[in-house]
Amino acid sequence: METEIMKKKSEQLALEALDQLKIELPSWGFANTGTRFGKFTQPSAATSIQEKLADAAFVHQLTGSCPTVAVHVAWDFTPGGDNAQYVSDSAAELGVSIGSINPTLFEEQKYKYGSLGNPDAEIRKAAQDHIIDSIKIARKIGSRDIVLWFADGSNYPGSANIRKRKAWFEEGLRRCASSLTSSERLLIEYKPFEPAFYHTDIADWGMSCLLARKCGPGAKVLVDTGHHYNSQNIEQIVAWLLSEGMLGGFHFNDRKYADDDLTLGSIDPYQMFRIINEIFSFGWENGEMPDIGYMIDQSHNLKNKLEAAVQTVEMAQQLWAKAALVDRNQLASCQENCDVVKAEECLRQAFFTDVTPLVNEWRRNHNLPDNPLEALRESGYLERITDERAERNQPPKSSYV
Ligand code: RM4
Ligand code: MN
Ligand code: MN
Repeated sequence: METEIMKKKSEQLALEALDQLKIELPSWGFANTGTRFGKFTQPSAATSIQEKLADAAFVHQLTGSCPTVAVHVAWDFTPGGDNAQYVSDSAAELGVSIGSINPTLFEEQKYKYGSLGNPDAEIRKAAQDHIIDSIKIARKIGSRDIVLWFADGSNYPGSANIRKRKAWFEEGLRRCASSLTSSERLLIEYKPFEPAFYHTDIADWGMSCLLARKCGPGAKVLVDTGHHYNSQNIEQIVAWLLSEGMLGGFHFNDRKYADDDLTLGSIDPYQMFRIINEIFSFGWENGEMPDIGYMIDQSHNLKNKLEAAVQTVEMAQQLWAKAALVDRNQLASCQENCDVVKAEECLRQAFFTDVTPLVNEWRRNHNLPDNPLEALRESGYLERITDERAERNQPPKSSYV
């Protein structure tokens, strides 16, 4: 009897937790993207920011967890961000809003040897100005987070002055951070390699954290789950950043080898669960969940982009519900008593619980389809966008060589 009541109580908590889960979809996840060896175009891929927003809004309608869309400045705004208000209004009409603003600091020829870490002061200044312009765009349309990812680095030993570049990053980021208001945040991503293959200027969470600290309270670290070496303990990084008050947000995706940008949980759902578990653990100990941005950063070359997005959100909802089911009191006492097996079982039991009925109950409570993927396939939306966009999605003429 008592266990029945406890079970009901934890299910109730999980349902409430699902209400809190908000995941941001990336605009670029709906467009045709590829690998360096080629692009396999999909006739239904979005070809404009309006189409990206429409797709994201439809995923939100189906899943109920994605009210915001991340944008990349160079890909989604006209130069200078003149259309930002229009883009933001279009999002609102579709029932979503613009979330994080991602300055694009890696495509233009001038960034060949870096952006904020470029030896040329003029190029460093141009990169800073682009970030500051992006902050202004964010302010204009009421976005809180500006997410910085840098491709900066070098390919050969000796070819770059690592300490000088670090100093340029400090100087540049500080200048950018000084233009933030107290309600805006700079989130600094890290990545160990690619496109740079010898050294990357912001290669790991420690480097992001040091730089963010030098920028004042508005700068935090963003953990992209694909940006780690194999077998790195990401949940420990998350736990440390939480305890330091330095975790600003996530880019969720899964990977097998490198920055593969695969669907969340497609390779290792238990790792993703362990990461979310650290967040719930922190929330339980502190009486409230940390203020973190949950964003998706994936690109799909083979899967239909909307289907992949729906799969991703479903996976996030499931893992979120599982982490909410962990018996925190029991786990704490097992840890206290060094009961290794029972402590581990606390996690395993929650992870292996079939939460489908629970998530379905949550969906029904919110008038959402029980099976969003099926609902997507039956909606006719994919056929419609294929007809509308096929003409504009011709395979690219250029090749790798
Ligand atoms: C990078 C990184 C960034 C994203 C770009 C498109 O690998 O993850 O977050 O802005 O890809
Ligand atoms: Mn990312
Ligand atoms: Mn990435």
